[in-house]
Amino acid sequence: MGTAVTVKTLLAKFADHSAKVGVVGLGYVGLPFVVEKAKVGFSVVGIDQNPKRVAQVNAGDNYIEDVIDAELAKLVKKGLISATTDFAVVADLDVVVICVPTPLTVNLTPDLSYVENVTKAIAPHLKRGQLISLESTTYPGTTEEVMLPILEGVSGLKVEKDFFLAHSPERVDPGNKRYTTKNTNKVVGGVGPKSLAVAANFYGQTILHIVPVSSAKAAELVKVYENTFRAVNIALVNELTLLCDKLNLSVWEVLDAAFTKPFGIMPFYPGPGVGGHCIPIDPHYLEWKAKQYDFNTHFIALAGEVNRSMPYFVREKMQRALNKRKKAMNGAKILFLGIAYKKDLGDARESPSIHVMEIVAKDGVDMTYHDPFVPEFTIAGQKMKSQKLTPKLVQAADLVVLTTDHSDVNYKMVAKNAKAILDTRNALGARGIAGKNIDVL
Ligand code: SAJ
Repeated sequence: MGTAVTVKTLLAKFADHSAKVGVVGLGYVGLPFVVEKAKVGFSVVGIDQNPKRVAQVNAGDNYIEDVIDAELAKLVKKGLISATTDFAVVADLDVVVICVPTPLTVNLTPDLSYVENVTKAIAPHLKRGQLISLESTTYPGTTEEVMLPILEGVSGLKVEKDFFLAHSPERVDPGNKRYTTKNTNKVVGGVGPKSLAVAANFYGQTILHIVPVSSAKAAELVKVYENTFRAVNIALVNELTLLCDKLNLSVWEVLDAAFTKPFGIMPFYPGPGVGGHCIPIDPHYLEWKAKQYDFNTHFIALAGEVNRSMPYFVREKMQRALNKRKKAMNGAKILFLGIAYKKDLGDARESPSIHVMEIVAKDGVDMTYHDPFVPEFTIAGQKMKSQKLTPKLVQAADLVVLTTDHSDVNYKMVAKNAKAILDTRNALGARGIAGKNIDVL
């Protein structure tokens, strides 16, 4: 079958939604994507290494906050969504979308093991006429330099002639109710023009606005730039916080006033550090790639340093707050409010709250926490459970440290009952709650 026929056949299957879609990686990106495609009638199979997740999907049990439970259950019941750990299903698919993690090693270098292992698992089942699309955030060049040689080498097929390969970065703002998979503009880049055309058409079936770019490499850089933009701007306000501490000025007052400028500025706020699976990680993929060209991405390196220094600044502010009350850190009863990496989510990955707790655990503090979204987690080998937020719990603490500004917390009660509070998010000030017992970053 010639390429033209292959492309025509594939586009026809996209148009009538008869294409069989596979999604590898059923996490915060993959599962919402599965549901979006199935909602318009595509038959979608999720492929995940975690048998528990596979079983949950096949039972219609949702575990991703941004997915609506009833929608998943209904689509599984209708037979439009299923899941498996077995990559042999790839042979029957028309499209395979890869949404696996791209973490960092402890030395802040890219860990592409998930992407490589998945590509190696797909390659033996690769068929003519298929589209493979990588959504994981990675350095420019991954799709073409890492995935393509494996796919062509193992299958003997040629990209653009026999199959199509693209990069379309995921753009998910966890917890954002306004921007979903469907209405978030989608950047798409192909390893060649046919791959771009096929991939853009596929994504365009369920996503309102497609942004085609000239190559997979360009698409990869677009995404890493987006997250670098955030990391650098968050680091800028964090650095300003450290300077305001020296100048004895309130960074919150300065920023609130600066953000009244009606143009040419964008609000970012200081915090106890930068968490999540993207901002503290993705920019270092670009930093690593740039070094291959003997190029130093100074802004990325500096932003990472500043952001990673914030938990240590929180520790210093804790020491000062206790010291004012003639208390040592060692043995001090500390109540942490908020463990998740950002507000109104239950995700504690890379959470700055946890970094702070790990640091001050070494000072011998006696920690408890309250987080309505994180019922339990393990820190420094100690399994902890979220405590019910009562006046008694607050009164028992020598210091309350507010590290995540969840919306649904009784901050008035906390301010009334706390001996001392260190508010690292200005959650109280933002609610007009003031008091001599309150310190901020
Ligand atoms: N943070 C600050 N100050 C700020 C903004 C964020 O300290 O002004 C902290 C947050 O508390 C959190 C961390 O930075 O710990 C990351 O928060 P985030 O909202 O910037 O990042 P994520 O990982 O929740 O989601 C981001 C998306 N966020 C937004 O665009 C608002 C976006 O960058 C990506 O689409 C997404 O990661 C991704 O998957 O790459």
